[in-house]
Order: sequence, then structure tokens, then C-alpha cells
Amino acid sequence: MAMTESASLPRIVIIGCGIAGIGAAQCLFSHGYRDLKVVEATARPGGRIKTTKFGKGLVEIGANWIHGPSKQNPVFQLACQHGLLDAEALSEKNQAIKLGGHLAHLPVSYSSSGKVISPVVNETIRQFYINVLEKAKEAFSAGKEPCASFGEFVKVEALEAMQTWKDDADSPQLHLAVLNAMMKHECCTNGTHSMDLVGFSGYGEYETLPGLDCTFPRGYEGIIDSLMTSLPKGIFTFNKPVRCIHWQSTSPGSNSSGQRTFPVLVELKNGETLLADHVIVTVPLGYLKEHYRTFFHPPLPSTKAKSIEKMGFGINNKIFMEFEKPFWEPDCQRIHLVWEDESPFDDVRLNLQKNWFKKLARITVLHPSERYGHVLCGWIAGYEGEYMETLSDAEVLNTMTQLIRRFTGNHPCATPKRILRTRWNSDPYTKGCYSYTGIGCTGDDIDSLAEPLPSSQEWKDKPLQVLFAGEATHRNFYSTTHGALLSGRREADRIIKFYTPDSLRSKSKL
Ligand code: 6YU
Repeated sequence: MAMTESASLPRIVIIGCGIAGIGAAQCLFSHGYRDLKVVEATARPGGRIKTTKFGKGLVEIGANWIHGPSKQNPVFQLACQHGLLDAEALSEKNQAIKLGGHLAHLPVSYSSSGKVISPVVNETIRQFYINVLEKAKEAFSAGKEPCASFGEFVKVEALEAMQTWKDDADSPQLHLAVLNAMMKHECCTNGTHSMDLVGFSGYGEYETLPGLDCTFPRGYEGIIDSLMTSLPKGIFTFNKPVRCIHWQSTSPGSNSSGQRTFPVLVELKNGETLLADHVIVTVPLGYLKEHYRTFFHPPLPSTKAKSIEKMGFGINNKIFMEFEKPFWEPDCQRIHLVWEDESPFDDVRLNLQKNWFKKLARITVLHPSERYGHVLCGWIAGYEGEYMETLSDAEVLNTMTQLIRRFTGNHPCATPKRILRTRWNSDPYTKGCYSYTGIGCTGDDIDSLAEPLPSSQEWKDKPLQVLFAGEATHRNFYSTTHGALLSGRREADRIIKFYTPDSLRSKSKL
């Protein structure tokens, strides 16, 4: 139902100007809602979508790819509408590719003794991992939970598979070392310190869409700019962190239909206040984890608080490295660094100062070099990724130089001339990269996070007040931009549905 003149009453405040917040605003605006405000803590829109200059071109500080760029993906749809993708990404062929989350390209793997590892070992481990994922999916569909964590499940399967690796020319230890590097890579994908922290059941909730992951040639931020052009500039407020959301309130105020009371009062850090009928909270789970006890008054119901604690939110930082000349072949898409003496069965004692760089196992090559220059992106997850943020640029550059030189057998071109790294844990309004499903966490925890306040059963006596969007609230697409966008639209839709003709009539009598 489109909003009518008499229905222009509700005042809606959206907290957070990432893709979820902007998506919610756009949906409400297109349904005729005009009393909107998007309040953002930082100086810029986009949140975890952030593009910057490096090398010859642009690099992504936050989201990199459209995961599953095909018709069902709303970010892909928007990118197509606004002409933001190249011909290859738009091709039917690209959209039809189904990888189910597996690697599209076999990496070139270097070992810690400076040798290139045989592609046969890489392929054995890749096949092993594909089988593990299939088995996990089957178990999940059958409602089984063979292990508490996904990491444990991989290890149980590896114990069996190891018997066959003994027959290979390369040693079982090398296979385990390659698998260990693969697990570090999985930590990056999942934004976690260890796959042992990723709950088996929750992991099974994640759904992949068809399409070979693609990038934005002119930067991911293009999607944010495109979404914002359809909205009046006046609704956005920057540099205004919210301190607390007071709900179940009865604050007197006025709107287009005169004097009335508002059930929500939003308190900003600078002491200002905003009154609202509804607030859509889109702040990252990392922020909520740190602040949920004081961010809501009255406090959150205990079920929601427990879900916030159970869900995981971790680090997947990037270190961009620019080289004078490439040491990799022109068709190389990714490089893996394999420490030969490591295995997934090791009992690792953290020594961040000494060993942080050993977590960096995955490097992607930015293609094409005409656009980016000779740029690599190293990925580093978990506590090691957090520790890296505390070091100086010079220390990180120095360590990366030693690392790349060692693994490439002192290749003459293997010296980065410049680096740029992300520091998502140090961002006070994000506190990490994206969500994962922690141990004991199920899809119901994600739904509980998305549940509004008060819950729909109570709307007869108490109006709908606080709604929750953001990537961590999407049961099947958590951790992605499309999950975030869909969650913003879902909550906008909840408000739109709340205003049935009956409820509008009773509201205008207030
Ligand atoms: C994707 C990808 N990708 C890499 C890296 C990162 C992320 N993602 P926002 O945070 O954007 O907005 C909230 C706003 O709220 C923000 O502006 C705050 O400043 C503001 N705020 C906070 N507190 C406030 C307060 N008090 N007052 C006012 N405002 C406040 N996604 O699709 N492709 O390649 C990547 C990647 C390094 C950091 C990503 C990727 C995640 C997305 O970036 C992210 O989900 C959305 O941008 C979030 O939007 P939002 O609006 O919700 O929040 C099997 C299985 C496993 C599952 N995982 C597999 C999938 C892998 C995910 N991919 C990740 C990979 C990369 C590389």
C-alpha cells in the first residue's frame, strides 16, 4: 500500500548509513514515507563498503566481491541497473556458474622453504575440502550435528582421508600443511580466528547464490552513491553517534499532524535527542556486542542479548602490497603460503608478537594490472589480524617483505614498495569485519537478533518501536552486502505492513 497524505505521520529514524540503512530508507521513501532520518556516527556513508586509491587504481577497504552475482542477488540487480559492472560479470555464462562457495581457481602455493608446491597436492586437498563441504551439507539437511564446530568436522574427516594421502609421492605432512593453509583461508572467508569457533549448525544456514563472484571496476562505493541519489540529501546526518535508544517512552513532541507523544527517544553522544515512532537499528554486530547493555533503555530481552553474545563477529583484514614488477605469472589469480611444518592437528600456543604473520596464508592478485598496477592483497584473520593493526606501517612492510621473499625463494621482484592495510578492529563503530555463527549458535539466534521490540504479539498494547537490520540479521546471507541490503528492506517492509489501513486510522486519532 502506498502511503496516503493522512499517513505521513510516522517518524522513522534509521541508525547507521551502511547498505542496510540506506536500503531501508530507500524502500520507505519509495512507499511515500517522508519523515525519515538516517543518523550515522562517522563522516561518510557506506559503512563496511569503502573504496580508496592505491597503486594505479582503486582498492576495497571493506567488501570486495558481489557473492553470487546473478538475478536473485539484489546488489547485482542494482549494479546492473546503474551500469556498474563490466561485460564479463553481466554475461549469462558468468551468472550461471555454480561453485557453491568453492574456489574457482587453483592457487599457486609456495612453501616456507621457498618452493612451489605440486599442483597435485593442491588438487587433492581441494577435492577433499569439496567433499567435506558436501558431507556437511548432507548432515545439516538431515538435521544432524556430528560435531560442535565446523573445524572439528574437517579434522575428523581429515583423519580418515590421511590414510590415502600416504600413498601419494608427496608426504602426508605436506598434505596436512596445505590443508592447514586452506583452513587459514577459510578463517578469512568466515571472518573468524579459528574454524573451531564456527558452530556446525549455524554454518549450514549460509546459502550461496549462482554466479562467479565479481568486483566493481570503479569501486564498490558506486552502489552506495547510486542508492543515495534516489533520496533527499536532507535526510542524512553524519558525525552523530547514537548513545542510547530509549524505547517504551512517552516523550511529547510534534510532527505534521500536531502535538503528540513518541514512543522512542534517540539520545546522541553530543546530548541532542531525536523523537521517533520507529527506529531501525543497523549498527554492526561488533558494535552491539560491545554496547548492547547500555545502548537500549529498557535493556534488551535476555533472549536477544544471548543471541548477540553467541553470534561471532571477527576479523579479516587486508594488506595491499604494490610491486615494481610482478613475481607471479600473468594468469595467476591467487597465491597460498604454506608453512611446511604446520598441521590442523597442532595445539597452537598464541605468540602474536613472534608469529602473527604466519596466519597470512592467502594472497589475491588484483586483475587487470592495467587498472591496478602490480598489486597483491594479503588476507589475515583472527587475533593475528587484530594484532597487525597495532603495528606501524614500516613494521608491517618489513615483515611482508621478509615473508614474500622467503616463500618465493628470494625472487628478485618479491619486494613490495608500498603497503596499505585495513584496521577494522580499531574502528569503534564496527569493531570487526562481519558475522559468523559461533559455537551453539543456530539460525534461530539470527532470527532472534532480527526480532523487533516489542515483539509482534504485543503490538495490540504497545506499538512497534525498535527494528533490527544489518548483515548479521539475515539468516541465510549473513556476512554479505546482499544480506545487509535485504535486511534493510525487510525492516522497512515490516513498518509498511504495520501501517495497515486500520492501524493508520487509529494512529491519526492520537
Ligand atoms: C560481500 C565481500 N568482504 C571484507 C571486509 C569487510 C566486510 N563484507 P555497515 O557496517 O556497513 O553499516 C552500519 C553503520 O552503522 C556504519 O556506517 C557505522 O558507522 C554505523 N554505526 C555504528 N554505530 C553507530 C552509532 N552508535 N550511531 C550511529 N551510527 C553507528 N560482503 O558481500 N562481499 O566481498 C565482502 C568483506 C574486510 C569489513 C566484507 C563482504 C561484508 C559487507 O561489507 C557487510 O556485510 C555489509 O557492508 C554490512 O552492511 P550493513 O549496512 O549491515 O553494516 C559457509 C559460510 C560462511 C559465511 N561467510 C561467507 C561469506 C563471506 C563474506 N564475505 C566477505 C568477504 C569479503 C572479502
